[in-house]
Amino acid sequence: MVPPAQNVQNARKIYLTGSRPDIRVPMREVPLTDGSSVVLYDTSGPYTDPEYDADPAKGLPPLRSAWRRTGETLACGGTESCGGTLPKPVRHTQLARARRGEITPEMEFVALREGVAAEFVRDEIARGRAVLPVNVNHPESEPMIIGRNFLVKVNANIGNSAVSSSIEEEVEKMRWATRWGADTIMDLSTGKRIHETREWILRNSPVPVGTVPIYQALEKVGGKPEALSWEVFRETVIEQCEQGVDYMTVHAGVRLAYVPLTANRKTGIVSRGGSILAAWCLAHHAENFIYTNFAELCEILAAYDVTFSLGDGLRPGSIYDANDEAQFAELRTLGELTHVAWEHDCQVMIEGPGHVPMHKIKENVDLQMELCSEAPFYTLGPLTTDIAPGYDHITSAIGAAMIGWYGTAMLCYVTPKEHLGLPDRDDVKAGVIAYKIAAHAADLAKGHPGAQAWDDALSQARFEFRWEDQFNLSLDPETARSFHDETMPAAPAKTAHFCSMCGPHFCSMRITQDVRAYAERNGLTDTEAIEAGMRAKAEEFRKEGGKVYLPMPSPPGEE
Ligand code: IRN
Ligand code: FE2
Repeated sequence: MVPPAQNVQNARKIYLTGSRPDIRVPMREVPLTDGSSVVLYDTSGPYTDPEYDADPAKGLPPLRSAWRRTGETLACGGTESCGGTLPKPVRHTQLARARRGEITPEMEFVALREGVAAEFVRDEIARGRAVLPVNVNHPESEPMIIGRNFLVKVNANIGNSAVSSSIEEEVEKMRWATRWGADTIMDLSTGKRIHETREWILRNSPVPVGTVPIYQALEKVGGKPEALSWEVFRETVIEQCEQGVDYMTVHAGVRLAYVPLTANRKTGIVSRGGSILAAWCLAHHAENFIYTNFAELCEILAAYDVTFSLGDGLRPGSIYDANDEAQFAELRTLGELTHVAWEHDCQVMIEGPGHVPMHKIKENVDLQMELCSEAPFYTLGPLTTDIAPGYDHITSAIGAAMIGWYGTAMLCYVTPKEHLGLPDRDDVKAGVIAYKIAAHAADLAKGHPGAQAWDDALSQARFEFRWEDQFNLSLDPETARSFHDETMPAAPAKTAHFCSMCGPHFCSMRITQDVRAYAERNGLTDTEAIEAGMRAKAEEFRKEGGKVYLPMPSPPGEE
């Protein structure tokens, strides 16, 4: 079912060790031919460690179980007297601990992973500007952080439906997505074997796993939204908390009064969860039961340290509907709920659109930051145009790059199959790669310290015709190598000082290097060399009769 070790071409798995030996932070080291190396962030988990022998039936080693504090009550009912006032529950979420000034092993782990101070991580979590999703029941995951002062993260949605794909395929999609760089995955399975699928994914996932519990709740009541109730939803949430889900999308902001605001939209309500809750509200003419029971929901999530992902059930599903009243009314409610979650020591992030043209993207970020007091923003794209079904990883990566630059902390990928079908393995890869590009482009634009080192290393390799280094440093080494092989398959071409795009005579990089070498030989500055070189070339050109096209030499390796 799953292929053996997914080794990343020619890269080495290394670990940075923290203050205790079991804080081992995975990194990907790319050795270069000049003897140096570049160390990259790595999300692939133990699968890319040659020492690790994966057995999906056993699951990953429970990396974090030893980090539980001794005597820690998890589903905490305990109280502590606080200075003579009312007793206050002592909670153990990362947020509660950060607020108490504690640097947890998880915080230390992400500090090493991001190359920042642990105190900075603690402070960002304490003020709610970052979340560290770690369900106490998912000890297999490697801690990561979502917040705008850290690297921009990417989520990949996987999950089967009643009509397609098996559990094995979903586990493999999870491994595949993280191998290409997905920082979290969401299991959006529907259909009969929801619980079992999730169990396999959780036990084998090295990254946090998110879900949308209303999907399973709906299965439990036979697929009829009006048959849902707070009780069924609550029970489903607890079941998923027990299993180890790290964050949950809850569409608590779809309030009864907002549903009519979608009446004049071009595409109505496009969120699955949003439409289920809107249908319930209308059927009962009652307020959304997640909204009315939100404080109790906070108590449940806090007990496991499950992070809220406040869903955007009223996000626009078309360019026409972007930034409308329904969308922003919901966002205001999400702002209100953010504060309720924080009062309960719950970590919280906010979901965002959807379909938004480029000129309307910034307003989304500005409003979200203001209304949700800087809680991390987590957006789906947005798609910047509706005209390209089959290419929506591109229409949306454009929006994702922009919204990431403006401060969105995590980007939910969109695959080429969006609006058309369920993504297969290739679509998952296309989606993740498109989003890694968007996220990294945003990191660069934000001036994230260290982000540019990767680009600089690759550019240097390109300029010096170190082809192997250029491939190995690529986001997708396999594709880079195979494209080069298509036109220049021979081994010498991997050291050639040109490629098949411009050929030997028109390679700008080679010409620049010639200019530099000429300058050095003749003791000139680059500018003088260019002038001198130009004069010499002009003479040569005239002598040869002014022909622009010279006969091609034979390809390398055939001479
Ligand atoms: C992310 C931002 N806005 C929406 N999302 C994702 O969409 C969310 O995290 C989850 O993966 C999916 C939920 O879709 P519905 O139920 O809102 O359509
Ligand atoms: Fe859409």
